[in-house]
Amino acid sequence: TMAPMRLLVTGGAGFIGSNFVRQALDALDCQVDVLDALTYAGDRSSLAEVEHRINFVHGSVTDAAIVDELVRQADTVVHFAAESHNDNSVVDPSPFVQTNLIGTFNILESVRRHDKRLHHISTDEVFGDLELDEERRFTEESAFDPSSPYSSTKAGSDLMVRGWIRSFGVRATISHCSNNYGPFHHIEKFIPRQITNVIDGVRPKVYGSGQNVRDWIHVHDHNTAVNAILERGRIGQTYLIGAECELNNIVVVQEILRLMGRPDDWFDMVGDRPGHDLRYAIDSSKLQAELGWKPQYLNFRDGLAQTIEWYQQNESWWRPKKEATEAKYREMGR
Ligand code: NAD
Ligand code: TDX
Repeated sequence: TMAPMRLLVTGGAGFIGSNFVRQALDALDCQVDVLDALTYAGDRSSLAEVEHRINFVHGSVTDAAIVDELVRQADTVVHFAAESHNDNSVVDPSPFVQTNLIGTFNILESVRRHDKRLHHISTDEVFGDLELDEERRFTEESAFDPSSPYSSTKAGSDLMVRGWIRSFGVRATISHCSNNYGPFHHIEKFIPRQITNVIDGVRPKVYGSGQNVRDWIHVHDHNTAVNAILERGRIGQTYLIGAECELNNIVVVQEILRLMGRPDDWFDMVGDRPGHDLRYAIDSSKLQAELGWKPQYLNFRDGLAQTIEWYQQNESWWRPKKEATEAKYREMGR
């Protein structure tokens, strides 16, 4: 029998990474190392359930020596670590350049040096935005056209991965997923910010016109797609991940209000995000046809109800972050 695969997961104390680690330990025969800098967005308690089954390393992907030592020991690297919030990126782009660009460069140089398999996690935001009435959705062929320091540094990291595949034969795959929701999502993000506001008796805050559309996917489905790519994905390929759930922000807020027993109009319109992308939409036919992946969460309202329940039952996880998060938004005027 083969030895279990040794996985290095960067950003494993974040939202998607921590959900991935739990799922990977269930789904794959693997041993897991997590490298996470525990920035404001990282929380070791998100891994409490699996703490005894992983090797947690507190360190940064910007530290080439730590990265190299961990990559050397691994078989496969799944690279989630990033600065992930658009609103922060327009206040101070600097950590986005460091983590998303320099951090990914360090990962690439190490997987090249030690000939290790890499899966690079990216976002649909690198393709820019769509008009509301446009038929076109994003595909693997869509051109990069990022709007923010967040999405442009993610696009830069993706382009490096492509260059390292072509020039050095690095064994990498890339995925671009749409907006995730689910448990352990940082409360700076739209859905958990509004759920925790309503719990606190505060009206949700919708940016600009509220007509902006996001294509929602449950974090569990994002991670089953990542597992499928790790197991069956073709080296060098890019896969788009999405679950065909386009909704505008007002519709999402009204679903939250209905599920939490508040009137439909119990929210405030606030100022807009600079450069705010209008619409994202993913065509995931390649992933579905090639790898046979399908989302399991087919009903957004059910997934949302489950997520609301998680925030109601896990106040000790998010409460310590609430005051500082809202203080940042007060500075931004939103
Ligand atoms: P997150 O902000 O919740 O988590 C990021 C994690 O990375 C945190 O644990 C943080 O401590 C860690 N980190 C940050 N800088 C680091 C550094 N220099 N070294 C090591 N660790 C560092 O983000 P998320 O929503 O879980 O996103 C994870 C990945 O998925 C990102 O690459 C993001 O671009 C991508 N993505 C996110 C979404 C989404 O909807 N959230 C959608 C598509 C793609
Ligand atoms: O209070 C809010 N009010 C509001 O209307 C917040 C925080 C957001 N919004 C809007 C902005 C967006 O149109 O809601 C939408 C979603 O906002 P975010 O949760 O900040 O996500 P978004 O900017 O779409 O980016 C997310 O999806 C793609 C993740 O944060 C990224 O990491 C991922 O790449």
